[in-house]
Amino acid sequence: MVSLSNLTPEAHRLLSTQTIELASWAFGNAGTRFKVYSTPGTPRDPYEKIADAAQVNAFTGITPRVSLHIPWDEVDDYGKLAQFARDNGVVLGNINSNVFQDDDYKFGSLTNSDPAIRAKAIDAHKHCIDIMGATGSDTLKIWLGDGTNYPGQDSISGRQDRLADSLAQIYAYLADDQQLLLEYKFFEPAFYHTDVPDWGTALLQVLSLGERATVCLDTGHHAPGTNVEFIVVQLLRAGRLGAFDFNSRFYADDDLMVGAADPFQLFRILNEIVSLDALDTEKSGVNFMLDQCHQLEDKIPGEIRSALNVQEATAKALLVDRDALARAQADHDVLGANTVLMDAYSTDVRPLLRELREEKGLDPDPYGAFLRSGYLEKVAAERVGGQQAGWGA
Ligand code: PSV
Ligand code: MN
Ligand code: MN
Repeated sequence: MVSLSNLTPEAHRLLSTQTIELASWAFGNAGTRFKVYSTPGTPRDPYEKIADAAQVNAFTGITPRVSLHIPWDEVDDYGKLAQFARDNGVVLGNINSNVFQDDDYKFGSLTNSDPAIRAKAIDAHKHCIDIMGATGSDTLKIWLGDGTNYPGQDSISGRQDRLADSLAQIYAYLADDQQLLLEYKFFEPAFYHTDVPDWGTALLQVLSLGERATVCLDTGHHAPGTNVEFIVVQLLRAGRLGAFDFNSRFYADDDLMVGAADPFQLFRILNEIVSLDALDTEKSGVNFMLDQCHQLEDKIPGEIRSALNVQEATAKALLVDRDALARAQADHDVLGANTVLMDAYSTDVRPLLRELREEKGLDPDPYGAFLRSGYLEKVAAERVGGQQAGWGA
């Protein structure tokens, strides 16, 4: 049985200090365009979303930050919200801009050919940056729904020019210790072309902005069959992998729990992260985040399960015998090299992780401990009329 002693001291340190950022919207009700289901005790406001996110951290010990989405999480006093988060043992993380749910943005936001609408979209981002000042968040995360549905509908190149100019204005508004993440997605809501569809476009745009602009890789935002770990390597080599939005997909942007659809892909991604020494966020600048919706399952247990899935894949990646792998690769020993990886992937790391949690004074079974805590029953009784995440209205 594998134990903590099977890890090198550095691997032990990396696993023990790993953090994953949660998204506030994971705690709201979610669904599809067909139906949004509710779960009892769903948060009614950003404070309750943060309180729920804090539960995930209290039991897993690895999710100390919560991202907000503006205007989904708009409040009067962001200093108060940040203090509330701290009082609950977490801090506010990225601020996500939302310029995809306003009629004005029907034909684009940062790419819109109407100067007034484009200015409104730029101002929405400046508003997010002002909020970052109040919450102490250092990262603005931008995902755009911009694109077209029909060939000829608009000039693809004109839209790229306007996008570049808008991003430059937003970047210039950031303080020196703040940064920008640009997230790509290959389609949806636009069906013909999307203005930031892939890592190449995102990389070109951030490269022209400056050093504090990087790319966010959402695992669900690729065509089926895409080799996502290859993209991870490309962005790391360029020094522009800023963050992950982790989730699972069977078909499109399903936003299911990370590690549910393809745990092997999650392992392959973390294997590249570990092999390129990018697991330590302080050093690499790579932020590991969840971007998921829990439609059928309870949200807090769903987030706990997801954080544990990332932790398990990380432990497996840290168990890869790097020397043996390097030797097999140098010898062109195809099956030998593959065996080294598969040995690590096939290892049951759960006993090791239980040990790690005990070492930190946590319950070794975060999922069971949370269910036994009575929190779900308590909020179900207290909260009536929970909010939806913003999607699937
Ligand atoms: C878009 O599909 C996305 O992945 C972006 O990160 C959004 O901000 C997020 O989903 C909202 O759920
Ligand atoms: Mn995302
Ligand atoms: Mn998405």
